[in-house]
Amino acid sequence: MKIEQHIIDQHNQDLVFKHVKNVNFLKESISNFEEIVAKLQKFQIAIPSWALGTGGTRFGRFNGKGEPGNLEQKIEDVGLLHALNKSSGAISLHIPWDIPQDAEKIKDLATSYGLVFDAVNSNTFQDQPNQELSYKYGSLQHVNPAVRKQAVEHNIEVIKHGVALGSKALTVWLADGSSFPGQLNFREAFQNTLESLKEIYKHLPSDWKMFIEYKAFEPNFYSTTIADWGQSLLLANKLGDQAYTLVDLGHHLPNANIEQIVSLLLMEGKLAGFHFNDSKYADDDLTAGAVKPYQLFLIFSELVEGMDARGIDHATGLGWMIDASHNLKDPLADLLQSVEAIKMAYAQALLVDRKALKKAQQENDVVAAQEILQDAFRTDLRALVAEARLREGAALNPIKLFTDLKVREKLTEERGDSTVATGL
Ligand code: PSV
Ligand code: MN
Ligand code: MN
Repeated sequence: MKIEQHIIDQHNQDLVFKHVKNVNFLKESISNFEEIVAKLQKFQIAIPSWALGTGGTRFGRFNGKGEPGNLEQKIEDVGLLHALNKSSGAISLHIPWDIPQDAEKIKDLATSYGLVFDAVNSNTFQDQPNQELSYKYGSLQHVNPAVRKQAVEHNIEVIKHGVALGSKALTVWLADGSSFPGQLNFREAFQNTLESLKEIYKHLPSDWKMFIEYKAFEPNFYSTTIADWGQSLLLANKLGDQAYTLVDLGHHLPNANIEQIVSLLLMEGKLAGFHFNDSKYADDDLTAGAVKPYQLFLIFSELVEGMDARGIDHATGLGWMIDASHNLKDPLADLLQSVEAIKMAYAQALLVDRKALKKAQQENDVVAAQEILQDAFRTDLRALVAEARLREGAALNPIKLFTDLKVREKLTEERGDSTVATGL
């Protein structure tokens, strides 16, 4: 299925009168309106291939309908998102779930939807059919060098797939750790992981980055070998200039100050980028901005401040990606909501009066500092974000158009109602 431009234009025509009124109202009070819109127009957030199907929990999975059953259909889904919002112009693949049989054909298909390939992800947290050695007790950390070698070789394979598709980064997330005290020698596990990553790093093309993702818990519940940003940064620093720390918003211990982590990683030039999602408890992988929109805004506020201080391009300087998946909503509608929330937080962060905030900080004016941040956060920028979409030829209201066009019903007609997307 493809959404033609004239369908989007028709939808926009129906909504544009009210939209223009809202935009004019905002323009009166926001002096940098045009600058913010221009930045939003350039901003793209990659979609993970594994978020396109209904996710499950360890208690069960309730099948969605018309889900993508292969890589081609996953690309088609992201193409639909991108047509609706013009902000989802990249897909991130997980190998071996998404092995491209014919890379050139897959690339052409993606290009036909205006998509490029974001970071490729390796998977050493599951055993695959016919796999020689098991990852039950870890992969890059494993006490047995043969298991480590197998995991290293898999990552090298993933890089090769990424090169064929035009990706520029490898994301490594490990389930490695231990579930019981005494199970693991922490130091040896870390050193094994470092040595394994060094091997993989040697195979990284010179224009590639390695993103090292950390996670404090799960599936292991006593220790995780790359548990937090300190451990990831330690590895990234030992590996070299091409290695960076990836922040997944759901991978921290409760109440961690993620905005502070982000600020310091940026300061060190070691922030890879993000896996956006939201959570109430842990790695809940809920829609970005669904539970803690103020936190998302504060993170973006640090990002804007830090990237501007270091002269980093907002659109291309970091890896922007969603990593969410759940049981209830239509995955495509959910991803549209996540992208919207991320762009909203970014727009609000661009609205912060940086000079006034600096002055308040210098003068220890705590009240003023809070007022400045909350003034930006409490400004309703929905019309501004919609204006950026309109200028890019996307839909003024992507969710409405998705519903009106009966996209899921059509996909279900095409694909059937008991498809299962490969992934989690
Ligand atoms: C792990 O929780 C994670 O966030 C990593 O990014 C994985 O690659 C992804 O989920 C999918 O398993
Ligand atoms: Mn993640
Ligand atoms: Mn996660």
